[in-house]
Amino acid sequence: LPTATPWSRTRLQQALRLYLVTDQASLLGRTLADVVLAAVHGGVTCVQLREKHLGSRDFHAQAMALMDLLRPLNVPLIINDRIDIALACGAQGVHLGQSDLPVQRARALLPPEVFIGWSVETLEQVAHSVALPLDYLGVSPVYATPTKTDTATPWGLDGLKEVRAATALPLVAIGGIHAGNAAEVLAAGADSLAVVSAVCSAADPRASAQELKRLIDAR
Ligand code: TZP
Ligand code: MG
Repeated sequence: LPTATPWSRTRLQQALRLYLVTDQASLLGRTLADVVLAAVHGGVTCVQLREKHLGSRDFHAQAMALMDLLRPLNVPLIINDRIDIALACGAQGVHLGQSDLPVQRARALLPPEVFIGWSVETLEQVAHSVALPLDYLGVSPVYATPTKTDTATPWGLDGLKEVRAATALPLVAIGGIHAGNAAEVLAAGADSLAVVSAVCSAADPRASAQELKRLIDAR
């Protein structure tokens, strides 16, 4: 197995600032590599490969290609759902949802340096998360979004504030975030902004990432 690039936990947490989540359907016909590269040049600090429709072979090939792209740029790769793909490509992190493998099982399977993030949709899940070996929470979704319509009820800014008050874990806000609402999401307690369409579907992904990064850095 390829060994994961040895990123410390501290360095990984620092990389949770502008978090790009990939989605083939949002690329407007451009290649994933082109959009990811532009996004990183604009200031994206970590990338999650999220491929709901690929078989294992193609998912693995995409993951290996992104590892090769991101390694020289010092940007960590997080794999959505698939522990096996993360292990096989030496990714720096895994992102799990409520219907994925239990966090404890994932933790037992992954090398200790591999990051685990978990999507939370209710305050009960947030309360439960304190007992779990997690590195960050995905607050999902903050706003309703056309990118993912089968979500739980959006947290909204008040919900995000409640999550902030309930945990010290880094919070990655996702769902409907763009430059026009980024400041209020950060003010409500998000440590990191995760976006799909604001960057993947932007006319200029690099410029869009730059604008979001500027707002994060200005906080
Ligand atoms: N999980 C919750 S909302 C979402 C995911 C993957 C999609 C976010 O997409 P966008 O385009 O940034 O609203
Ligand atoms: Mg999932």
